[in-house]
Amino acid sequence: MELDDVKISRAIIESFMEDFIDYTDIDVAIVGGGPSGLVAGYYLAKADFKVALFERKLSIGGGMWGGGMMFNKIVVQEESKRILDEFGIGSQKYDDDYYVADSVECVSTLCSKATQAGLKIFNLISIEDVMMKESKDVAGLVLNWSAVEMGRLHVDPLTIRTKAVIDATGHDCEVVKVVEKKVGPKLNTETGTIMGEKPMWAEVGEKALMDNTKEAYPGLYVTGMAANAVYGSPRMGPIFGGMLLSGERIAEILIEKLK
Ligand code: 48H
Ligand code: FE2
Repeated sequence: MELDDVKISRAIIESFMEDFIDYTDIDVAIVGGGPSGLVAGYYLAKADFKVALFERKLSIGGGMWGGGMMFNKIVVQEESKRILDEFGIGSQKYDDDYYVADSVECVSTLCSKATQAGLKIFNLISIEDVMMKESKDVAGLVLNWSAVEMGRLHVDPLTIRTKAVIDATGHDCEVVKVVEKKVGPKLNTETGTIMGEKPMWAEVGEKALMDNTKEAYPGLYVTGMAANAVYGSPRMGPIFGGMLLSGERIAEILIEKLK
């Protein structure tokens, strides 16, 4: 077989364009490919929803690769061990009720199992805005290449339509920030605004996360670290059980809502 350079290019362009067009009108769009976004995407795809995840960076995985302070291990608590098991991620028991897992195995397996379940991942794309119509519900996402953002080039974005958006952007809760800027203090929080992440306190941060995992504004749902940042709860350091459970929880909420 003789290799045709141009045929290789055409195969890539055609296949990508086909996917990209196919995902301009979807059920759920997830912003951010950290642990919570990947787990949410896995369960939604498994339930047969048309779901895409947009990640700004080249690599998927967010803050999970580096474990704690670059010791590439993560800890999960007893309650969330079943999610590691669901994905087939190995872990070692530590002192009865903690489990330690390899962060590289975690990220690569979450990514692999989620895409195999049907989650479509677009990397190198940043969400810069949302679409809203008369109702002011979030009805779509405004995207651009991360390279455009990084190069500060003046290039207009493109838009996709979606029934629901999940902000899984971590500490920065970027999508909620955009919405707050556009609509003012109308978020579903005590103050109507983003309440801001509180200091480290794993015990409270992990517990609060489950309550904070919800619809923060019509059409816009929060999961993972973004949920604690929006609802004013503590950070929790390199314990990742809550991130996994929060991803699962937001998927359950949306499966119920959209079915
Ligand atoms: C496209 C975007 C955009 C955008 C951001 O930070 P993450 O790993 O998020 P979570 O919530 O799944 O996990 C949090 C965890 O990693 C963590 O930081 C913990 C547990 N911290 C505790 C502590 O005390 O510090 O991933 C978010 C992803 C990243 O990959 C970003 O690049 C991406 O979202 N992202 N992608 N468009 N506008 N903003
Ligand atoms: Fe963090």
